[in-house]
Amino acid sequence: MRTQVCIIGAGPSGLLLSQLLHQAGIDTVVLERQTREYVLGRIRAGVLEWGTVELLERAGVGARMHAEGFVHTGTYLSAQNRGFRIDFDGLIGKKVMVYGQTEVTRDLFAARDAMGGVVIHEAAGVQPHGLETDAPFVTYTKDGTEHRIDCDYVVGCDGFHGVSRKSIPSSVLRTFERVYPFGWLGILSETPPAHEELIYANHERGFALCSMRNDHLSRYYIQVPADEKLENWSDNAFWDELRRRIPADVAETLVTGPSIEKSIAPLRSFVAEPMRWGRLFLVGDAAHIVPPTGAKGLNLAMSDVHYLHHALIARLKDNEDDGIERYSETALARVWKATRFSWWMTTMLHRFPDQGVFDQRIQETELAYLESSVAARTALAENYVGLPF
Ligand code: RFL
Ligand code: PHB
Repeated sequence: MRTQVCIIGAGPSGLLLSQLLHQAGIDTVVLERQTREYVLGRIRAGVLEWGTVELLERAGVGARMHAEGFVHTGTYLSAQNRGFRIDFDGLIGKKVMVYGQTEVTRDLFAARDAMGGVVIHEAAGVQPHGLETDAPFVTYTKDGTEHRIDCDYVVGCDGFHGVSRKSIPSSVLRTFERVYPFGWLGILSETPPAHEELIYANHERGFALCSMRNDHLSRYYIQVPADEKLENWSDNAFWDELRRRIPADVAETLVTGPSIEKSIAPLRSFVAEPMRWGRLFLVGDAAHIVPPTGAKGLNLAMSDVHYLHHALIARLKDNEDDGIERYSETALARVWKATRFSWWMTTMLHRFPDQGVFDQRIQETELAYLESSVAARTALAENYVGLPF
């Protein structure tokens, strides 16, 4: 088989890139290791920057998002059970969309199907070859048969554990990493959200987050030690701990119920440089991971797609190389800013194992400064709603 762009991974970044390239008349094939049901079973990000919203609109997948998503014009921070608001709209005239990654992915699959896009599921042993030549190709096995796709470019949208980044020689690849000594225990429950906006809570017992998917589906997280076992947390134990960490008035009215999903996610910051090697481009989690505290992971994947789809269209339609030559540098500049913001939010809001009374006071003062300073709140708002593409 031959295609112009072979995309590895059918997460949100692979599907969106394929959709935007197809709209421009460029042929793609998407290779995905998992089944579609598995991909759609993953519960991940919940907040879309407005730049992401506009990109999804342009890709023709905005209708359900606008009908079912919630526009939020602010968010709450909380320190020791008392919350205060960051008013995005009042501070910088911007907003975000609360619409789950699972739904974004579902909409993108539907759009790919409607356009006759090729997404090959259960592709095993995917391996790119000849990335330094003018004739790269990708091999994989499906139903016991080996296949080969010849292409002009290969794009790695295959997440942190994918094969693409590993194809770049170690003499070329530089990685930067911080692993945090805690994770997030998250639950999804068919209960009304605790509050109309998100609440990010700092507490001496650890961080907590109240989020949502819709009017009757809530998403909550609490910080747990990095080596915590899921089986240690009954639903009741989770609700009790969440109540202790969030604003007192919200805890009082919190509606609880059985969890329909429960999982622990580790927290890490990771950046790989460069994001291009020969005819291979890295996009999204394949190149970088941020802790979820700033709600940046999915949004960064989308901004990478923004830069790369323009660059590939310029190259394949107009023979213009500038965009692909500059892709890595352009994408990384924005990646590092989001990496900084996510690290800062994480550091400000979590309890570290070796944290002493001095560090606790510094965190409380950082939050008090945010509450009292328009300048500080504006800087947070500007980063949270998303820096321009
Ligand atoms: P994805 O979504 O990981 O998709 C990658 C796809 O590639 C496939 N794949 C392969 N296919 C073929 N061959 C191989 N060798 C392959 N290896 C992997 C995978 O099956 C998958 O379908 O990456 P993408 O598209 O870059 O999207 C990035 C986002 O998914 C990610 O940034 C966010 O979900 C991160 N993230 C969160 N971000 C937030 O903003 N808020 C959150 O609450 C949040 N929670 C999370 C998260 C990431 C998690 N991970 C990665 C474990 C919770 C979790 C548990
Ligand atoms: C979520 O709803 O899953 C969510 C929201 C905001 C975050 C992280 C996760 O910062």
